[in-house]
Amino acid sequence: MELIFATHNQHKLEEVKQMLPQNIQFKSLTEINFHDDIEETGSTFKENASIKAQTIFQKTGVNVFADDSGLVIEALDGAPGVYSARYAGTGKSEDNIAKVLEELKGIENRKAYFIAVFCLILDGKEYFFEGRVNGTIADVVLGADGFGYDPIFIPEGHSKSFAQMSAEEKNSMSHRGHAVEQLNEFLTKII
Ligand code: ITT
Repeated sequence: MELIFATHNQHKLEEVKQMLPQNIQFKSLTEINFHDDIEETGSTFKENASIKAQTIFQKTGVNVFADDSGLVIEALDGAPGVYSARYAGTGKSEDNIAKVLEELKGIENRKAYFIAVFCLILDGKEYFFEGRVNGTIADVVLGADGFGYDPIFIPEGHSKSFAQMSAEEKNSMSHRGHAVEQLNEFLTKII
């Protein structure tokens, strides 16, 4: 089956490549030569995942999936949420992290979760898969691996941040890991 992963984010691409089995192959937006920005105008992760997948499906007619994800912080009323990628306005992870740490300065409640919503379009029909991981926001940057907010997110039951874990360890418990597990189960049944 021909399948496209509608993301411009190379880190997402690598993580999903590592997690999906060899028999489920997909092309990236770079491989299909699609470089335009897709405007994410939705107010929920589900809406934005659908917008990304629909944009590529309408352009190509090929089956496609997209990942909309982000960090939801309780004490910040759910921010950065759907604005996670561009929270500080620069598009740089260091700036987003600095903004979160500044806003949480002196705040005791560090509870947060990562969420990933995948939208799969198969022969024109939409399917959604959602994964979450609970955790806390660290006081300082911890580790250098991973991407985005990984250096300040410590998953529940662990003492290391996602940026201090191997890719395999992060994937085994992450929001994206859980969503991809469901995507894989669904695709495996029909391939
Ligand atoms: P595409 O829309 O092209 O897929 P994007 O990076 O713009 O790429 P999103 O709109 O879904 O994707 O924004 C997700 C942001 O949430 C991402 O840029 C990170 O800042 C953060 N994020 C999501 N998953 C993460 C993870 O596993 N680790 C750290 N940060 C993550």
